[in-house]
Amino acid sequence: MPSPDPTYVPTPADKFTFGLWTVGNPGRDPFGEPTRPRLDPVDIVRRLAGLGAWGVNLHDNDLVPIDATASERDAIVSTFRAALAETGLCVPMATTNLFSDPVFRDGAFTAPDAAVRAYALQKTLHAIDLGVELGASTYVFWGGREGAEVDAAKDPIEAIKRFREAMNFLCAYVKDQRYGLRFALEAKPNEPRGDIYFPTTGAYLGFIETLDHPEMVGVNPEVAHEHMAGLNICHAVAQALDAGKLFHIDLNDQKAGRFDQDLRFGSESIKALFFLVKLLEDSGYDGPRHFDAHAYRSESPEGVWDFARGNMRTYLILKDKVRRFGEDAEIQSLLEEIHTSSGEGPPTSYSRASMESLKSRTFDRQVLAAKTLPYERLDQLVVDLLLGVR
Ligand code: DIG
Ligand code: MN
Ligand code: MN
Repeated sequence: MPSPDPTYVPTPADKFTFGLWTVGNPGRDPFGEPTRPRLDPVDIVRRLAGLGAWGVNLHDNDLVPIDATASERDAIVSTFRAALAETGLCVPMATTNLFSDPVFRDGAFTAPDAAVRAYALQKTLHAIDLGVELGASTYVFWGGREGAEVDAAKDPIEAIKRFREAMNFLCAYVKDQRYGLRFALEAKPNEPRGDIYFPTTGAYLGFIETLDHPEMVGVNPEVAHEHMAGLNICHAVAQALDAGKLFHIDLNDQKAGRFDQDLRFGSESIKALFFLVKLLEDSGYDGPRHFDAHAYRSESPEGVWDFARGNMRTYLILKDKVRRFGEDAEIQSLLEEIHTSSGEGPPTSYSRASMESLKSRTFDRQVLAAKTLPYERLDQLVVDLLLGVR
């Protein structure tokens, strides 16, 4: 057995978190039954703590079965909290399963059946109580069933209104209860619905501003979901950061043009995820680094923990590459050359004087167009860096 690698070993200071449903994924998929036994949440907590994780996240029913009695619920929560206390793991984020039970087959907050919408809201009230009881400070909403296959059946504007009503009601609940909780909305373009409402992080950023309490609500971008939409995860996260709305993030990986693979972080898109880690670290993002991913269906029960280690290891390797990027004289010199201006920039704010001055300026387009842009060299240096030859 080779001695454990002393480098890139995670500690709670790295704020790595996993959902119970991630390492607990039993390997079921639309075409096959589970390939691994169900894991007890307490065992998950202990194994994650042993790997250096900081926290664990959960849907309500990852911990408490949907038909549990109140006393059964309390006993389960008590046992789970004892494991948290024993290991020091925290629960930074909680969420509601509004997608597994058949009752949500046609939506939850946006379901055509008003009684289903009422049940979804009630279930979320109880799940929020559970999350707060476990210490969560962020509450995620992923509307996996909020969508359609048959657009003839549903008014998309009505769906947006229903989702807004639910968000406004739940924000009011959190304020009424004086819970220290913020909401994070997670977008996905499709699967399991043919189309899911609010398909991208950008769509949610626009929606948040229409809420009664937008200050309480941010986003939870997921790598695989933005990639499914053919988008650049870095640019989505950058817009969330710029808006002060990056309340949480789901890290994983994804091959282009495929179903939601929730692959181990860094197993596919090394360069894209290098720039995502660079953005998170350079921006000073202080939230959880949550891996919403799962091991390959073919993986053994013990191999799941190779999967867990791999997520954190790759993040730390890429974080070290970010440091090297910043210290690389040639890379930094090329960046300085690229960002050196050929002349005075535009006015940063409007005034009659700045406008008239700009109108009166002359520009030599040939000179501006002749500036060299050494992107081939720069990108090759990044490739060298990531391949470990620099
Ligand atoms: C799937 O990407 C979703 C659900 O697993 C969960 O509601 C959310 C929290 O990370 N991600
Ligand atoms: Mn996903
Ligand atoms: Mn997710």
